[in-house]
This record gives sequence, C-alpha cells and structure tokens, in this order.
Amino acid sequence: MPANLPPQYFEAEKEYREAKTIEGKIRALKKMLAVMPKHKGTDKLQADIRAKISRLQKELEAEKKGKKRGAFYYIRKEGAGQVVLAGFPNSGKTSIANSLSGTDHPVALYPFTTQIPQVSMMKFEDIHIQLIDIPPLTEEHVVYWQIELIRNSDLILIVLDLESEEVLEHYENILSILSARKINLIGKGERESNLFGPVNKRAIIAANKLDIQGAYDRLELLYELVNKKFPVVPVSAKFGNGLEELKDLIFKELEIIRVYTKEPGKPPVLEDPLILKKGSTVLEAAEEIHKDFAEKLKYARVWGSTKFEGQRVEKHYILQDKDIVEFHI
Ligand SMILES: Nc1nc2c(ncn2[C@@H]2O[C@H](COP(=O)(O)OP(=O)(O)OP(=O)(O)O)[C@@H](O)[C@H]2O)c(=O)[nH]1
Ligand SMILES: [Mg+2]
Repeated sequence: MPANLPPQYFEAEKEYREAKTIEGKIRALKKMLAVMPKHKGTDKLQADIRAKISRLQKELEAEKKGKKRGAFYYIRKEGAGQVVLAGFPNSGKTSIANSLSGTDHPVALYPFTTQIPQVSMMKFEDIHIQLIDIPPLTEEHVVYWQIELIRNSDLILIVLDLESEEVLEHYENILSILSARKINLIGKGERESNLFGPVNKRAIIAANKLDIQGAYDRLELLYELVNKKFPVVPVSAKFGNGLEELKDLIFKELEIIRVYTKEPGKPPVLEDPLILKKGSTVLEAAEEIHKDFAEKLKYARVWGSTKFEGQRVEKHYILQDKDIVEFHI
C-alpha cells in the first residue's frame, strides 16, 4: 500500500465497498482517484482504479442494453408508496394522474394514448406518493410488463369511465384480466394472505367523468354492485371534483403511517417522516433508522397517540400516524 493516502481516500474506499449499485461503485472509485496524491508511489494504484472504472462502465452499458431489448419497465419505488392506475382505454387514467401530480402527460380522445408507463409523484400533505399510469388493459392488449408493474405495486387504482354504458362490464373485465394472471384484487375488510396461489393486491376505484350527463345513474349502479367490495370515489378529472377525497383514500389504503423523530432536549424534526406499515412498533421504527440502534433501544417517549405528551412506552408499543418518537438507548 503506497504511503501518504489521505483519510478521504479511505472514506471513499469504504463507500466503494458498501455501494450497492454499479453507479455507486463508479462514483466512489472516481472519488478515490480525485483525492489521492499523484506521484510515482501511487502510479499502480491509479492504473488499477482506472481499469476498474472502465470495467464497471462496460457492465453498466450492458445492463442498460439488456433492459431496452426486453422492453421491460421496472420502476423503482420512490416516496411513501407506489400506486398503479389501471383501466379501460379512455377512462381518464392519464387525466387523473396529471391532476393529482400536476404533470402534463398526453391525454387524448382516442384510445391507447398512453403506450409506456408514466411515472409521477403526488404530494399528499407532507409526503409524496408515486403514481404509475400505464397503457389500458383490455383482453386483446395486455403485455407482461403491465402485469409485472401491477404485481410489484402497493395499491391498484382502477379507473372506470362513467361515460360508458358498459362501465360494469369494464369493471368485471379488469378483474378477470388480472385474475387470469394470478392477481386477486382485494378490497374492503379483506386481509392479504400469504397462502400459495394468486398474489393479493389491494384495490380502490375512481369512477371518472362525473361531469358527463347520465354519470350519476351509472354511479348508482357502481355504488350498488361494486362499493361493497371496493371503495368507490366519484371524480371528475376535468373539473377537479373528488380529487381530494381520492388522495385521502389512496393514503388510507396504502396502510402506512408517518412517524417523526426527535432527540432528547431538541425539537422534533417535522419533515421527511419515517414511513412504516400500519401496526409498526417503536422497535420497528428504530430498525428503520439502523439495526444497531434498534438493538440498543431501551425505551421511547411518544407524543401523539399516547395518553400523556412524551409518555414513556416500551419497545412493542404500536405507533399511530403522525406520532413523534424520542428513542432512548
Ligand atoms: N368530460 C370529461 N372528460 C374527461 C375526464 N377525464 C378525462 N376525460 C377525457 O377522456 C379522454 C381520455 O382521457 P385520458 O386521460 O387520455 O384517458 P386514458 O385512460 O389515459 O386513455 P388511454 O391512455 O388511451 O388508456 C380525453 O379526451 C379526456 O379529455 C373527465 O373527468 N370528464
Ligand atoms: Mg392514458
């Protein structure tokens, strides 16, 4: 090992070892190069690092090409949850996603306007929820990556078109398209089970185009026949009706909670909350921060769901949305 390597070099080297992606490794190697003194003693090390960078860059290109060839769309989860919008052509999926996220993805009168997944982020109070608008689902037109996106998501938002006389048939078709591909939609009061067989996916329904004449009659029908199984929210993407209710429902059905943390003697950090599954404990919140930290945890104080402000609770105390936690180790 050549002498005189600065501490920044070892930090970057650690970053390299711990990097989980090829991009991360390349970034760390470049940092190592940048901070090391350039002299005879480091010539060999510099050459080794450059060779490693170029090898990794080739790997990265190969990976990108592979993805393109298969026309496979995998969308990395970002934000507090991932929601896929699914429905028949022209039902208004893109219009709804645009209205919820403030995006401007193409919307048109003709079917199959959306051909590739469109990702956007919907702001909900102090968090962001990821929306994926996909091409329409019809018996004739289902591609495997649409199904994969649905399978990988946290929640399905089925968009139904109140302008169509066949709205009920559309609903039944969507369910059967998915169940034929081993995706079982679950709704009110149903729990996800881990049994073998179809995957269970929670679903909610947006009944769109409420502004169209006759929409209320068809909405009645949905309330009568569908609302028992899935929550139905009437909306008009065009005029904005029902969008706030839809946002609330999306958050509720994601079944997550926000938890803020504070250090003893300091005010709580009221931004960028921890996102946890509903029913999570103080210990699980600590694990989200760091495994070692969770192991050392003795107790916590909680503001919000407890009877008293700053009440002392044990590790297995179940947290609620918007609780503030002060960990004691
Ligand atoms: N009246 C009315 N029209 C709407 C509403 N939402 C969408 N539309 C219209 O319905 C048509 C289809 O809207 P899109 O948002 O492109 O529908 P989509 O489901 O994304 O369509 P595909 O991508 O082809 O599957 C467009 O002409 C929209 O302007 C609504 O709430 N009211
Ligand atoms: Mg669309």
